[in-house]
Amino acid sequence: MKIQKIILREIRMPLVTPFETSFGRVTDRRMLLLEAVTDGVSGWGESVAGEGPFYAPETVETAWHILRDFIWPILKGRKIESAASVWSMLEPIRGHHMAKGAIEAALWDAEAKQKELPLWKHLGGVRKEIPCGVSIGIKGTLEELVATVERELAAGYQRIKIKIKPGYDVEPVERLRQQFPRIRLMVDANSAYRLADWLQLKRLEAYYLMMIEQPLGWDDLYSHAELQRKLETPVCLDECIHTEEHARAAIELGACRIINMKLGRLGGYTPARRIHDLCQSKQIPVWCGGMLESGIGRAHNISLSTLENFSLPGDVTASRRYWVEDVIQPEVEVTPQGTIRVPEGPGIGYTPRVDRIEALTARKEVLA
Ligand code: OSB
Ligand code: MG
Repeated sequence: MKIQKIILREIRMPLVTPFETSFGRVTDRRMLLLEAVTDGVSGWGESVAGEGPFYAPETVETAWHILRDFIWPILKGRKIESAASVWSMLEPIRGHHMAKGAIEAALWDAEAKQKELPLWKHLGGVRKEIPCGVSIGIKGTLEELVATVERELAAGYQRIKIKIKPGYDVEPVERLRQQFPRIRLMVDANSAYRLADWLQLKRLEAYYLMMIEQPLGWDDLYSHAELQRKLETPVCLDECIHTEEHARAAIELGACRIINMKLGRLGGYTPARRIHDLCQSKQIPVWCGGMLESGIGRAHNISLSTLENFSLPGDVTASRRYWVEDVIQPEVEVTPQGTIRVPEGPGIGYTPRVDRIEALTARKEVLA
């Protein structure tokens, strides 16, 4: 395949409700969308980098810079063997997985469309329906939290994850357990604790959590291994896992028993599939995380979630939970059973609404 051009667009959309984590609050989402035109077929990707470097080191600006000034010069005019070979072509660039993930995923979409195959089948996925959970941000009051959980359970979602931080942890979890004794419940701290806080994290063990996600430092495997030895509840790593080597180290060290997978954090489908296979061989279940994506990133998350070892509900949810109007047709919908039916159309299986995307575009650059 040959890439004629790539089009970078930055769009901005307000969230239906602000999303608060231990590292900040998002009300408007800036997103970098990437369209790769290959042999006349457009593939689409999304960089999940945020406005600031608070979840991970990358930002919308760094992703744009790396794509334009380093990734495009490598790919420009080259014949590309297959989407699976793009990751190794980008190897000279260290890190910047959210930039790489955008183009890599777009080329997988384009390749699947050229083969007239759904992307999930092209990737070797096995699931026709994926199980869904929700991630609920930090709320101003426990009443608001309970009302939100009630609404999400009524919509069918199969598990509830709440964001926690020091000063907002045992209380909301205790309250939810009183109200909903039998639901599948977990927490995500986004690196807000230190190992010295382990006794506070231990208190969460009274509430039968499925897992505790990323409690400690964003790049600190060793402390997570120490923490996991002190806890019965599985630790799930998100921020810490950015490469196959980190995944292997985390598993061998006993730093986690579950891994959250994100295409942007890992750099695309090729590294994600390798990590998926490694986890499967080590009996470490994985699930697909979310980054408040537009429909483009959401569609990719659905394709990724069809791989066999994605055995736990992910943070992949309906478009309407985040957007008044999404940028794809149809929008992502969730069944009353809390699942998403995987689309059968070619590529990502949802059609980007280019006119709507253009109307939302704050900045655009064509690289040819
Ligand atoms: O840690 O999983 C996370 C959103 C932004 C940054 C990090 C995370 C999240 C979420 C939201 O939890 C998941 C979603 O998109 O629904
Ligand atoms: Mg997380």
